[in-house]
Amino acid sequence: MKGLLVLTALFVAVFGKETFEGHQVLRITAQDAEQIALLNELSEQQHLGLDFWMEPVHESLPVDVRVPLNSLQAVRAFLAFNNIEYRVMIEDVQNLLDEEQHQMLKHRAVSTDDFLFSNYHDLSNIYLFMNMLVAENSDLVSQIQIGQSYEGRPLNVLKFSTGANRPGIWIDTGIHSREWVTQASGIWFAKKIVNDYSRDPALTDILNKYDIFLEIVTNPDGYQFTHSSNRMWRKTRKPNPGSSCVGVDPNRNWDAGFGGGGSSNNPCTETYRGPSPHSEPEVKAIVDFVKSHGNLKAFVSIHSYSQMLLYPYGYTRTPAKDQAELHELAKKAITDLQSLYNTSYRYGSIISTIYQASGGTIDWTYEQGIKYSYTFELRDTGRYGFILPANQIIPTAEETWLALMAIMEHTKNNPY
Ligand code: BHK
Ligand code: ZN
Repeated sequence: MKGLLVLTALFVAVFGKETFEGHQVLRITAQDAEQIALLNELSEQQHLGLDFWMEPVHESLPVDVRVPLNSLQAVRAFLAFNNIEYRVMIEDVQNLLDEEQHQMLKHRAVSTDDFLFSNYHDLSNIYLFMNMLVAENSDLVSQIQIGQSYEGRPLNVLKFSTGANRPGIWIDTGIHSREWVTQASGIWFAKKIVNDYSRDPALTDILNKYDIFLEIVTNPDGYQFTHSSNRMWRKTRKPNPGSSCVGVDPNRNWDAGFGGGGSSNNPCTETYRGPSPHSEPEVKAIVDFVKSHGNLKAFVSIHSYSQMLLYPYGYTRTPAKDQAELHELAKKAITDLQSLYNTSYRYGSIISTIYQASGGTIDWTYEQGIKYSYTFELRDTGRYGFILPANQIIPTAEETWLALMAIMEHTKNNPY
């Protein structure tokens, strides 16, 4: 079996894209702690090649897992034997990916007005979009390169600014590369900002006092890899010495509770924390930027999926000292979000709403003194998971924008 996995990896490396024919995504509902423990044992069976989209942590949350065709029989038997309930969420992952590919046009826009916001785009198209946006709006938008990815790609951040020496608001999307609706939403936000400045009084007021920094492709090597080789890639692409497994989870690599619960020291897992804090250049670049800027007042890191708005902490149960205010603001933000398409969100601290996760982005930014530190988990709740159909990009971005506006307005109205 191990030999087969190595052969498969070799085949993919030489001939191209990993396929997911017959892979299913199962939604498992554990009834008690004992069943959670059984699912954790299952997840340690590396030869099964399971990909947990939502990890087994507590019986209150469903567990979503992608099961390769070859492991389906064994997994179904295991679940049945232990009386663990489940249903099939995605019958055949490859069918969804084929549809997704079909929707990805090869169209190259000549201006941002003619860019297709309702489609997914590859890395070169996104870089092209950013360049066009800057060229078309050079009085408002510039591009700063905060570093380089492991494979040498530029880490570009769009800066929206109407004056010097302003405090800043940070937004990033795509730190986990397979969460495609986040990068697509980031593109839409960028266009929304240039459209609304001087038209929407609320955004205009924000931009007259704050700069907005937007990193759309926060993990470019991973994003490229999701297009060229493996649509389900989450981590960075740096090799791990002594292991054949590649990459680090960039949402476990930050120096806040680094190495604690809800992160792994095994390079072959999706939550591998890396050898040391900020070992990943994609993370280190943001760390350096945050420190050298020194005056960020809000920091929003955007993931998908599961429809949640979260604030610190992830590594500890000790409440953040601003918990009451963060909670109220989250409630306002998701109320605004829901007003558009009735999408419902849960909200709360990371550890009490999803699970313990150590070394996460916003725990670090919060401990740097950035009070308004939030993470979104965008659509959906699991029908499509990471393979959200392109016709949901614009509605997702539109509703999320309302929540972002709530956070930015509150930041503006509550200087600290
Ligand atoms: C969000 C913020 C901080 C720590 C964890 C999370 C949940 C996130 C993760 O890193 O495990 C879930 C995820 O990627 C899907 O977006
Ligand atoms: Zn994520």
